[in-house]
Amino acid sequence: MWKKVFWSLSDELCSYTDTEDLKNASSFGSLLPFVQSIVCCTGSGTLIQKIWRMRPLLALCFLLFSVSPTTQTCPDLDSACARLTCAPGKDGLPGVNGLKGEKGDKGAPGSPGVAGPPGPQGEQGPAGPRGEKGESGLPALVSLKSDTLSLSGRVDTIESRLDQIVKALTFLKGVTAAGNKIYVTKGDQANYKDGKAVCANTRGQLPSPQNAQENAAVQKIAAQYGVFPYLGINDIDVEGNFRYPDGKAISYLNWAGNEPNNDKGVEDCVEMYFDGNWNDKNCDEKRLLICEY
Ligand code: MAN
Ligand code: CA
Repeated sequence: MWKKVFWSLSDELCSYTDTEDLKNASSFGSLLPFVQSIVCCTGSGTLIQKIWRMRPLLALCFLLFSVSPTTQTCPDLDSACARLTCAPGKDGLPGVNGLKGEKGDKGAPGSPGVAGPPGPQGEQGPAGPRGEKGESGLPALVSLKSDTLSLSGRVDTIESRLDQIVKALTFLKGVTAAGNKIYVTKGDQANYKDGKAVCANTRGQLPSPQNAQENAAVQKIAAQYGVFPYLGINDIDVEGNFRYPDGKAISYLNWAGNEPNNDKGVEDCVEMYFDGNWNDKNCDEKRLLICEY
């Protein structure tokens, strides 16, 4: 507690910055420089050591106090106490926050954002001005009709010539025709798989007659060579479901009696007898190779 009072006095005394204030202080104030000199003077050591070093000044101040106990000034205080300097006080507490500053300048504009999705299609614009009247289409139409007639005549000529060529071919052994189909053989024999490949390589297929005339054309070649030919019809994929080579279901059939019987369970291909009837047969057998075009 005494320490607290002591430091309180010290703080008050140290607030006298003017020597004149010290000199005009009350009788108690006259004592205060004495106290201040003890407290505030520089030097190291304990309080007792400071007092001991200040004993001349103590004597002087005690004398002044005893002579003029109330208002006596201390004439030598100017020279005695003015040299007293206080050690730097402790740092005070941080001050309160200052007033809020003025609003800053407006910032620079930010970088552009990502482009948004395209908007909906706009409405159709107004119709443009009417164009100038074109030339009469009649001459072009007349020209077109003339060209068409000319081309038609040439097509007729070609078809006639083609028909003549096919008839010429059928003059040969191994070539027959029915409707717009032509059947050709060189007399070779092959199993179903090889025969199918040979025909495909010449943009044809194994005979697949879809009517009696086409069936008769194949039958004629079989008779010429005295060998049963293979047809393209087969039920390789699904037993009993005979189809043409392109996978389409057959639209015409000419089975012999009791056929197809899938004899021994291995008959997925079809041969033609000399009478034009069909028999399902093992695909591994070799038969007359005829191609259809
Ligand atoms: C007989 C008949 C036919 C069968 C042949 C097999 O001719 O049973 O259905 O395809 O034998 O060689
Ligand atoms: Ca059979």
